[in-house]
Amino acid sequence: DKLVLATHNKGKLREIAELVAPFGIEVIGAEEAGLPEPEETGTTFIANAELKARQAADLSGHPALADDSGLCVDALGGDPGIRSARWAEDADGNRDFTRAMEKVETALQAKGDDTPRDAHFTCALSLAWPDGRIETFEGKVHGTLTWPPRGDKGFGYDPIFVPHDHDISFAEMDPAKKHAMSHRADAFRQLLDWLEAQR
Ligand code: ITT
Repeated sequence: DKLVLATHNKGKLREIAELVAPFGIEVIGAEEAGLPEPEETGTTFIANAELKARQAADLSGHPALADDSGLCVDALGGDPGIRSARWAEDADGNRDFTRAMEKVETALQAKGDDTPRDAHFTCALSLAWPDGRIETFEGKVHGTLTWPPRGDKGFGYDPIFVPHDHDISFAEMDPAKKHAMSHRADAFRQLLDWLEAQR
């Protein structure tokens, strides 16, 4: 059976496709499958991942994998969190990540130069089947924020995030290296362990 990757975010789609690639499963993106972008009404990463996976499985008739993720900044009480995608839209509703990064930086500076710059990414991955089954896993990666942005790989907030025990940002890393330690890879590993235990 085909696996629907229930995301409209190109950066995510690429990363999830790369994580799934070694398993030789035929995948199809949400846009390719003609799926609408659901309204993310949940108040947690897990609730939103489940809502997206459920809708995609129901509408497509195929198993669907959805990802809800975001950047949680300690000094901002966990913001932008589940609102990461729309955190810094311009007047036209476009996402402007440079603006988002500047917002993070401005907020941190307002709290004082010695504010710890700790942050983490969270990723909830949800796998739903058309018959109603659903399994969800949550992964995290801790790090610190850096400014100005560095690197042009990855997507989203990657240029300002340096994972703990490293000195380059996610956007400066080869994809394989990010996949070895990211929040998405962490959730994906838990999903694989669960699938393995089902056999
Ligand atoms: P879908 O719901 O269609 O999957 P979206 O972009 O709306 O796409 P989210 O609501 O989960 O998805 O928003 C996640 C945002 O968090 C994403 O747009 C990025 O800005 C950020 N983000 C998530 N994972 C990231 C990563 O690995 N690196 C950098 N930024 C990331």
